[in-house]
Amino acid sequence: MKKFRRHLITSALPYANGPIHIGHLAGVYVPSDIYTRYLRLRGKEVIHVCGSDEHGVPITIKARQEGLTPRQVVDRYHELNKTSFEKFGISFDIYSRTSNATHYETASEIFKKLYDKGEFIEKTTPQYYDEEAQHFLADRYIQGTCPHCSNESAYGDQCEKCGTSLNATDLINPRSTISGSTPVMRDTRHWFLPLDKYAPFLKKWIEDKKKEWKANVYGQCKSWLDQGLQPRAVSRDLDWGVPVPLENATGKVLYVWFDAPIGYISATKELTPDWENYWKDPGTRMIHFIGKDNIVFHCIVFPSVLHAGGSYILPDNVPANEFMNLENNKISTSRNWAVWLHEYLEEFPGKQDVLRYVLCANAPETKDSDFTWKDFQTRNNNELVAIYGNFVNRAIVLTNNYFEGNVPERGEMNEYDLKVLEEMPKIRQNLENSLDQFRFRDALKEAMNLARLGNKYLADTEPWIIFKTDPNRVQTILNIALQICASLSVITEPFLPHSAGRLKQFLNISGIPWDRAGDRELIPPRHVIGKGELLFAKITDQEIDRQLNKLIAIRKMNEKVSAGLLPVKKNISYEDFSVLDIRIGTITKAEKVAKAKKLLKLTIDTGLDSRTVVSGIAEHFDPLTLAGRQVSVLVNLEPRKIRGIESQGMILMAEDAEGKLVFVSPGEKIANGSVVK
Ligand code: B3M
Ligand code: ZN
Repeated sequence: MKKFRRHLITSALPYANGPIHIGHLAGVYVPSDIYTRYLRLRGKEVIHVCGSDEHGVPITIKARQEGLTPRQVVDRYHELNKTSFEKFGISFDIYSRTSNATHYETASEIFKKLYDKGEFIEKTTPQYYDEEAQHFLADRYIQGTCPHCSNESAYGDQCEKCGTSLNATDLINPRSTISGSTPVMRDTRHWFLPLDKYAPFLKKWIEDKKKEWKANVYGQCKSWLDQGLQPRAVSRDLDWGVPVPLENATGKVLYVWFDAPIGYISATKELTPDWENYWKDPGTRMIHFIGKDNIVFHCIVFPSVLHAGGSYILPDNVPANEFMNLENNKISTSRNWAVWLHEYLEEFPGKQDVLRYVLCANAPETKDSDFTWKDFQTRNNNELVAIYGNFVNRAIVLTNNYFEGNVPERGEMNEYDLKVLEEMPKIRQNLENSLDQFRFRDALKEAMNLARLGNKYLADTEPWIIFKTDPNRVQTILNIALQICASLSVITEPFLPHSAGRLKQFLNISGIPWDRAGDRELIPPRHVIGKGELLFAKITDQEIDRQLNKLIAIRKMNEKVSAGLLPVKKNISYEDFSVLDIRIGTITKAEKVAKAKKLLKLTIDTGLDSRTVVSGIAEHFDPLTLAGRQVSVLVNLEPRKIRGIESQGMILMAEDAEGKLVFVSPGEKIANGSVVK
């Protein structure tokens, strides 16, 4: 295999229009972090770049839906995702963003370079235009009736009901999702990347990769190439994105899939002045970690841009994963069918490694896989706790109990002892072979084989039984067990960095180089280890049931919405909304209303006054628990008499598909009277 001077690892830039979920982690970020940590531990020169993908129509649609600007949307999710990755232990060297100046500069330069070289085809094509909003319409901004299944809410690029890919002009009765009006056709000019022209180069390059690349990746590229490549537009009529750096190109921006992969280059520029070595020296090995839906952009489009740009290297491998499903259903952000990383970190504090372990052990490496909460609990309790944690805990507790934490001398060894010691370096070798081929599930199994080896060794030799009669034998057994523990603290680090760090603390060791893992003498006799704690804790049925109940409620809500039982009301203007005066208030008193089992009489400090509101929540809340709770109050609702009590306003509540009610409250304490916007 070719010797490389350095490694450049890229992870797909998540769109900054929503949180990170387990599908992203299993598909891209857990494998890329394992691989990068592994290279670092082996002493390789490596950088890992990632960041927020902040352009594209999904972001402008999200902004419109929430009455925000695209900038407000990307700022929110860039911070949330960056923080979530950090807390989860995804060790990027930089987590940048494509809305920053370095990226605008880099993307513009590359576009301009290709333009000046005459690479682009310039074409004027008819495009739907919304005369009311004075806006050309990208496909996702056009809805209409699907010609195949008559779904009236099909989009300009796809019908989500029957899955057919569409052109906007296929839609019957097309309408703009911006103004609702019927769009008209207008000519617009765009620049096209001539992928057909690069097909010969791509074919040869991909063919040379056949042996090294994963079959699912090579296969998808092959079929794209066999179908024949067409020129692809690399600009759009949008007001959010990297402006096309040409004269009279106002209102036109770079297509998000042209600029986003260039985000890897921009991030590298921000990270190191040495960026050109990473991107232009053939001594660099570049690996793209992505999900399967991004293969064409990373193996066809972006390599064509790099090839046309000249002087850039191309990816050495693109080990794309398939998809992870959740409880046998496709993960869907629009239907909230996901396990969100930021919520997991809140609900399972200190258990980052458990999720890393489960998502790696069940990674969709060659086919889609399924995450279930039961499997999450089983793998934690039966593997991490019962094998790895149990073994380490026994070795440390017995060494403290029998030898005051001193690593004992190793006396005469029997055949079993020697066999265990011989097995250790073999396990590391197998793990390395698997990681070198991006087979993360197999590599993790090898790491767990070392824990299994240790656990079985103690169970077979039973030092706690023989200590009284043969303490010397126990010295040898525990010495060997502690060598295994020390090796585990090294080889598990790429997969389970948090627990590997804790295990090193328990053993009072640091700085063991990767290549020494598996040695017989990692920690010498008389080295004093620490007391240690349990490395992993059991996950209870209650914790799992809580998660499953959350999903049941989401599924019921989705069923109600798709059955049309919770229709989204018709669009209103911002002016319509702004007549509502909603304030934050605090409930100061709550009491039942006589002969009205559903009603509570609430006294609320609204910051403006103290007022009474009658609310139909008596069957959901005990009045004795409500005083002091902050709520959202509609204060300019006409007062009305309810059961003889004048009610001056309304409390805002949220109701799920099962009729469960919760208060709409501020995320943190805020002054009464604060205005809800
Ligand atoms: N933002 C990921 C996605 O399809 C996309 C990756 C860009 S990597 C340059 O959600
Ligand atoms: Zn359809």
